Amino acid sequence: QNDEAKAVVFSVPSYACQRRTTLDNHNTILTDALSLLAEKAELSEEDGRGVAFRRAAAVLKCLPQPVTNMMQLRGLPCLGEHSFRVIKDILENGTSSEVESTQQSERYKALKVLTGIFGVGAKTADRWIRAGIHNLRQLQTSGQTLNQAQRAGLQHYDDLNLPVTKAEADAIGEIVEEAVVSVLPDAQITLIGGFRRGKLTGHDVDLLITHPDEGKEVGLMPKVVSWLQSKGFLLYQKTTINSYLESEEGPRRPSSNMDRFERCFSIFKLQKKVEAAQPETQAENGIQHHKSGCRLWRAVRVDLVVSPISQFAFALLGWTGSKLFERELRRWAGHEKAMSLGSHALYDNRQSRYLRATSEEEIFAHLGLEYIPPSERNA
Ligand code: DCP
Ligand code: MG
Repeated sequence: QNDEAKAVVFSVPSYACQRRTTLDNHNTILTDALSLLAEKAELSEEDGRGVAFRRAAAVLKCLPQPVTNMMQLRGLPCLGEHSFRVIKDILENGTSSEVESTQQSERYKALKVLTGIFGVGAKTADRWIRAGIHNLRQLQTSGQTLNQAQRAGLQHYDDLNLPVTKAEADAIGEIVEEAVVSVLPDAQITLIGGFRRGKLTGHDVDLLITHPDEGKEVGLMPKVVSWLQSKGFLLYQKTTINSYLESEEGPRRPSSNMDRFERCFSIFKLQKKVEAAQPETQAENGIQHHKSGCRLWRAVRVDLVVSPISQFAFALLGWTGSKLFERELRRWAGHEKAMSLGSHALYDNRQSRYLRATSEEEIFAHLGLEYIPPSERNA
């Protein structure tokens, strides 16, 4: 028998928001390779190419078993010529030469190190590399001026590049809950982002805050931030104010749908859980460094968002991710339904009106999509 006859041929719908993608990925070798190439493209500001690789990786993430034969990929959506070449290389040789050469390239390594600093994007990193800066030591001695976020990012570099665990996310959630409830008793907080999708680790903690009475949430963020600051929980914070206004003409095409809420980008100082078996650790309460050099706290990136209850379902859907799932939902809405979906609202261009929703299920229904729970949005 030939391989072609034996091979399972997969079939998947073309938008990631039409598919169920759990964390149980049977093709991590292939998806890691394609994700790395997506990242390389994003770091080089080739966004179109980046999305193409993200879409290709997402298709492989939802397959029920490992790909063993190129024939199995016939008829799959989103796999371009370039992705095919990478997959073929891995299936035949065990590795992708393009991935290997990328990982070894000085430019890619420098981009990774520099954009690993909180507050540093691809543009800044590229400017620094052109000035001969390839690592943190060179940056520190270069005399480049850093903004406040970047200074904090550099100061807490190691901590912020260490994955955040679910337990740490829950601990942060409890602190924020205490802050929120102490300034507005009936306010509610929800863990969003990757942790809501069931991930065990993340690069940050994302929390959404609302209040059951519309309007009560106004001005909440500065109060929460002051409370956290007064208790010494914040190493850095930058708060931005909600500038979203619903207009009769429909949403004013937000270039980014992420920047219109009351939002706080912060770095938390999280006390580490003290083990009972380390008595000398407890004696040093309040002092940053343990005798043996082991710190009593770590820095964690935390994003806080406040949403009015009328927009809560949209904020919840828009902030649960994954990033590709969100992008695909918006593409589906625009291309297939003539609707504009954002983290605040859903606008029907044909009916020239907003479609209300109080749950994520209702939003999927408005979009004519089967409901996909958060744990299956890991595209
Ligand atoms: N988000 C988005 N577009 C952005 C930023 C964020 O759609 N430009 C949404 C989708 C994300 C969520 O907000 O899931 C949180 O953003 P994160 O960057 O924190 O992404 P995750 O939480 O999914 O990943 P991680 O586990 O690395 O934190
Ligand atoms: Mg996150």
